[in-house]
Amino acid sequence: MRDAAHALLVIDVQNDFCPGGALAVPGGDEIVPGINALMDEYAAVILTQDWHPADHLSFASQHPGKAPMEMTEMPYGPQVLWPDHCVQGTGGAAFHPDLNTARADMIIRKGFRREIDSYSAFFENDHATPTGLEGYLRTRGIARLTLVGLATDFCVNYSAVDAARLGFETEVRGDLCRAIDIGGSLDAARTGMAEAGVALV
Ligand code: VGL
Ligand code: ZN
Repeated sequence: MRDAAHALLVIDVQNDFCPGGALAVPGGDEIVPGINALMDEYAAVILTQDWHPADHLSFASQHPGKAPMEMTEMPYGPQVLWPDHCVQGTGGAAFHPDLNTARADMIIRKGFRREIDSYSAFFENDHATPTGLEGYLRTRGIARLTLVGLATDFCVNYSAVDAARLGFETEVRGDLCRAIDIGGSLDAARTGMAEAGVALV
């Protein structure tokens, strides 16, 4: 067991990000046993869940003439357009069936506002609208975070960079993450995380 101020943050281990899902991350399901095994080492376990309305504006289907993986401009900046995924209440939005969700103290949902995507567990993509996770962690006395989950280059990356900027001592377990890797996104994520002071272990 690590110290009481160290939490495990499990990012988006959901069916749609696993093989067979709408936005499958290669090998996404491989990390589930290792994540379960890690849970016992932490005083607190927090899961995040990507949780979009069916007409979410990050979906290419909402932008006539656009295909998944193309870019668009949102009021808050460039946005990748995704296949419809993690729609609220669907099987695709459910956690991988083997993930030990019973061990979780807290589940935080994100991306539920139609107009704005939310990769980070802390702030939506405007980098201003909070999810509430920071307050939860601080009031529980959490100072250190280990991140695992999907996808390395999007939600894990954004969550880890925000965590480090907020002053949490932050590490990412690369062996327990998997990446989408479009247009060099994995290399950019690794560089950005290192620059933000995230330990990649
Ligand atoms: C994610 C793309 C869209 C992720 C979520 O969990 O990394 N990526 N929504
Ligand atoms: Zn999403």
